Amino acid sequence: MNKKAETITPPEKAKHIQVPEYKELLTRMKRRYEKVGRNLPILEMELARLQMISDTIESKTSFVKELYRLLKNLHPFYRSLVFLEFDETKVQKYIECIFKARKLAQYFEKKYRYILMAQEERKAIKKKASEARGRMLSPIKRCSRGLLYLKNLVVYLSHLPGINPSLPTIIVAGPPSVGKSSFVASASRARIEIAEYPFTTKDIHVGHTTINGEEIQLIDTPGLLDRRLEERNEIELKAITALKHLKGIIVFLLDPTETSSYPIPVQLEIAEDAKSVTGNKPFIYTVSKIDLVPSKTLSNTIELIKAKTGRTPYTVKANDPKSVHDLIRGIIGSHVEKQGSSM
Ligand SMILES: Nc1nc2c(ncn2[C@@H]2O[C@H](COP(=O)(O)OP(=O)(O)OP(=O)(O)O)[C@@H](O)[C@H]2O)c(=O)[nH]1
Ligand SMILES: [Mg+2]
Repeated sequence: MNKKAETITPPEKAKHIQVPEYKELLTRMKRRYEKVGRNLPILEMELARLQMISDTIESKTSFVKELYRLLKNLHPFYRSLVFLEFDETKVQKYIECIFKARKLAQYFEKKYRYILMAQEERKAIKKKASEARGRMLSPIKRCSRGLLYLKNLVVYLSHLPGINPSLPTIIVAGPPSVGKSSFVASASRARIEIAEYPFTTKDIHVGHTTINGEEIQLIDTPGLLDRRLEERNEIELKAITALKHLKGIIVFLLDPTETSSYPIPVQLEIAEDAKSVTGNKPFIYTVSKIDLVPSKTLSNTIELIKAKTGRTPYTVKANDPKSVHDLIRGIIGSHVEKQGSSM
């Protein structure tokens, strides 16, 4: 895929997909129904109306081709996010329902064209036309629930963050309240919610910054709790999805303060769990909130992390743009990785 095509993200594509509800489809037909073929003889009028119904079903459900293609080619990151929220089997079933309804509408339109032409009496033409309308509409009516489900899916997809896989990326992860959102906001001035209480971030957010003339993408993730992967809730799984499926450098923040959600050894266990899904992406242990602890506590924390991981952690004041930019410059310098991807 070329670079330009890659920058058109699935959420942007989803914004152009219009999924109608069944009642909208019906309203549109009703509005046009009386006007179609009004001045024509009865047979031609009914034929024109059948054609109009078939055309409306065809045009108003043509989104299904686009949606099918979009879902089929979805990058694993977006795929995971979508199917955390929506049932994949249902989505398949609903898409099939609509494809089938489109086919049947055309089939009955053709079939009844001949049936109507074979009628001689006005009453018989009307009766057969009404039968045709029923047979053309009932398959799409049966997809009513599916149309609504897919409409919600498209809205959800269109609100996901647009991630450009061709940019160097930093994924910021860690337990709750360690300063992940502060870090991304400091680096990028993205408008991200930051608060004193944990679980503020419930979705994945993206920010951008320029370091040494190069655009860097930063991903803010929800906080990770101390529990096994299979016990994680949907919000935590969004963070896991980013760690697993996006290419980039992972900055894992740890909170050394007394008010942290967990003591450092537990935060390191969370880090190990997170690391286990990241493959061989660079994983940067970083102590945050360094302005809030005495230097002795900071050096003890650094020693503890060194002892447990064999790596010297970086340090940062996550709510200070200069400190964050210095850190990013440092890690980009030592982990220069052009992140080509299959997104
Ligand atoms: N003094 C100081 N405060 C910080 C620092 N980093 C974050 N904070 C504060 O810590 C609190 C939590 O920060 P957030 O950035 O929302 O933390 P988070 O990791 O995104 O939290 P969740 O989204 O809830 O997981 C906020 O009140 C921040 O202002 C830091 O380095 N120094
Ligand atoms: Mg946050």
